[in-house]
Amino acid sequence: MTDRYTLPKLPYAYDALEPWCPAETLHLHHGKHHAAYVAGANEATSALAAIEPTNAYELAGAQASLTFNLGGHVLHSLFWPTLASSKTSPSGQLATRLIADFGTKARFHDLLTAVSVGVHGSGWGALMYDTVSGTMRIAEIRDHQYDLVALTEVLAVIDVWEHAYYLTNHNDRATWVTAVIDHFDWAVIGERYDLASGKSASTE
Ligand code: MN3
Repeated sequence: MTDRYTLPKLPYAYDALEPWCPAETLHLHHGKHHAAYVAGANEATSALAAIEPTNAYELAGAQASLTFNLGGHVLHSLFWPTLASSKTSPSGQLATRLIADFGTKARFHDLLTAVSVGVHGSGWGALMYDTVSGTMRIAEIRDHQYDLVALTEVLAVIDVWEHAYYLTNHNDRATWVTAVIDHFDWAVIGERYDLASGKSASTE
């Protein structure tokens, strides 16, 4: 069977995010960890195609494996393009929405930092767009998939699994989270916001 999922190339060189995200960390994170989720999603897809429908136990296991690994693949694919070597700022409609929903840029920054640093165990901090209310919210995604609300669009995520920062920052998750937020590529997040906010009307 041809692989359904493939590892996307990074949109920059492995050393592009130094010093806050060293090339060695990025090589491992993209080439080993992200690649393992892609392989896991493909393996689970193949397993599901071969399992007898009456084998409920194996079916449930393969479904859970696909959800976990595909979740990891999708989140990493969303994560890489939102990291930039230089600092940018939100502008236009996106900046207006952020202030409307969080009050100030500092409060948004503090909330996203606190939620990301506070993730229990492994997971992700996230900036989400709630298409039902047409507003943004900060969320925690445990592992790769728990706590996700249907009809919510992911605008930006911060990987807080230890593999993302332990090599450089050891147990200091806060330093990593701050560096990621400081290097968000707001042009990419703005494109996602425009797409997500266009979906609001259909769900209200
Ligand atoms: Mn990761």
